[in-house]
Amino acid sequence: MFWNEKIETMPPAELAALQLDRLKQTLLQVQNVEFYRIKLKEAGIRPGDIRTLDDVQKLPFTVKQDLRNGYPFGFFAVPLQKVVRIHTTSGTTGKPTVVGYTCNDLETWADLIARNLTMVGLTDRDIFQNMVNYGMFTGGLGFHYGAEKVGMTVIPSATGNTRRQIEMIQDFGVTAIHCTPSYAMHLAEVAEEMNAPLESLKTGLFGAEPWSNSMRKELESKLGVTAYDSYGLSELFGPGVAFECTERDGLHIWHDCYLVEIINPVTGEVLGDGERGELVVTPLKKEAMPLLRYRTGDITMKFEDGCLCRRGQKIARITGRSDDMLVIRGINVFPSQIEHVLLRIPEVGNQFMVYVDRINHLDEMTIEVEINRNYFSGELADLARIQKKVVKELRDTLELRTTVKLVEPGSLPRFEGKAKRVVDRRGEM
Ligand code: DLL
Repeated sequence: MFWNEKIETMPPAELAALQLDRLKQTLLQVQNVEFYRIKLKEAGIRPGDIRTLDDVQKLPFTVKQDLRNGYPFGFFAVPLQKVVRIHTTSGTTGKPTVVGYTCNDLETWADLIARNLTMVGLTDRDIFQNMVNYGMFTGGLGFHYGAEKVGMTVIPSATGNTRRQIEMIQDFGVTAIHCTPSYAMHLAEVAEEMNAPLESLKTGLFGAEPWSNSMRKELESKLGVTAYDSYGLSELFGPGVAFECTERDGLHIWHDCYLVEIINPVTGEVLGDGERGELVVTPLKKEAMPLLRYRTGDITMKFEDGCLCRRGQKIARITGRSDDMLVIRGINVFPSQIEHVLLRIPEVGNQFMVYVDRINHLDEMTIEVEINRNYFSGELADLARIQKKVVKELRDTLELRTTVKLVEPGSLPRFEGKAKRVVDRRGEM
C-alpha cells in the first residue's frame, strides 16, 4: 500500500513542521530568480517573515504568463550545469513554458509517481503500457521512471498506432495502462472493432485532462479496468501531484511536496474547505524551478474525508480550468458537464465537439455528437427524436439552449493526447 510509509502517514503536526521547513527553504531558493527577488522586495518580504504556514498568504502569486515572460530559462534557480532535463508545456499560443529539473528533482518526481502506483496496488509484478507522448510532454517520461522505480515491466509504447497498442496489450499480458481518458475511449472503440478482448488488463491510470465519473464507468465497463484519476502539471514536475486511492473519492495530494490553497479566481481571496475555486500550489521540494503560489487555473476544492489510507486533505476531481470555463450567455459551462450529459444518452456516442459563436451579439453553442447506430432506426423521424432528446437533456443540466448536430459514427476527430473539444470562435469576425 505504501511506497514511502513514513512520509505518507506522517502525523499532522510533524507534517506541518516539515512543510514549514521546506517553505522557508523554498523562499531562500527563489532568491536565485530575478523575478522573485524583485517581487519579494516590492512586497517588502524577507525570508524571516515566514513563521507559520499561513504566512504563505503574504507571498505574491505566480501566473503562467510570468513563466512565459521568463522564456526560456528565466525561472531557473540553479546554474544550467545543474539542470539535467527540460520539458515544456504544450501552450496554446506563443512560446511554451519551459520547466527544468536537477538530478534531485527527477528523483523526487519518480518517488511521487512510485507512491501513486503503489497506492493503487501496483507492484513489480505488473506489466505497464505507457500510452502517452514521450517527448516534451511530462506524462511519458514522468510515469516511465516512476514505474521503473517500482520495478514494473514498462512498455514505452507512447502514442499512435492503436491497433499495434492493442496487440501489445494482448501479447505482453499488460495489466496496467496509462493514457488520457479520451485516448482510452478510442482504444476501447478500436478493440471492439478488432473484436480483441483485453483480458489481462486490470488497472487504468487516466489523467492530463478533465473527465467525468460517467466516463469512468464507461471506460471501466469497456476496458475491464479499475480506473484512477491522476492529476499534475508540468510546472509542478508533471503528473504525480495528486492521485486517487482505491476509495476513488477525491485525490490525495502529496502534502510534503505541495502546499495547497484554493482561491477565488476573480478576487484572489483564499477560500475554505468545501469551497470550489482555483487551485494554487507552492511546491516545497523543487530545486531547479521553485515557484511561489503558482496559480494552476484548475478548479477544485479541498476537503477532509477521513480516508483511512493516507492522512491530510484531498482535492476533488478537477472540473475544468478557470480559463477554459465557457461563459455562454452568462452561464458557466464546463466541457466535462457536456460530456457527462452525452454519456448518459445511449442513442449518441461518446465523441463530441463544441463550437461557440457570437451571432447577432448572442452566444450560440453548437454541439456535434456522433449517432450510435445500435439505437438508431435509420429513419429521419428517429433522428429528430434523438436530437430533441439531446437538446432537452443538455438544457436540463446546463440550463442553456444549445444547437445539436448529429453526425456519422467515426466522423469526429479522435485524440491521442489531450482532447481539444472546444472551439470558441467568438473572438473571430
Ligand atoms: O498534463 C501532466 C500529466 C500527465 C498529468 C499525465 C496527468 C497524467 P500539462 O501538460 O502541463 O501536464 O497540463 C496540465 O492539464 O493544469 C489541468 O488543467 C490538466 N489536467 C491534468 N491532469 C488532470 C486531471 C500534464 N486528472 C494541465 N483532471 C492541468 C483534469 C487535468 N485536468
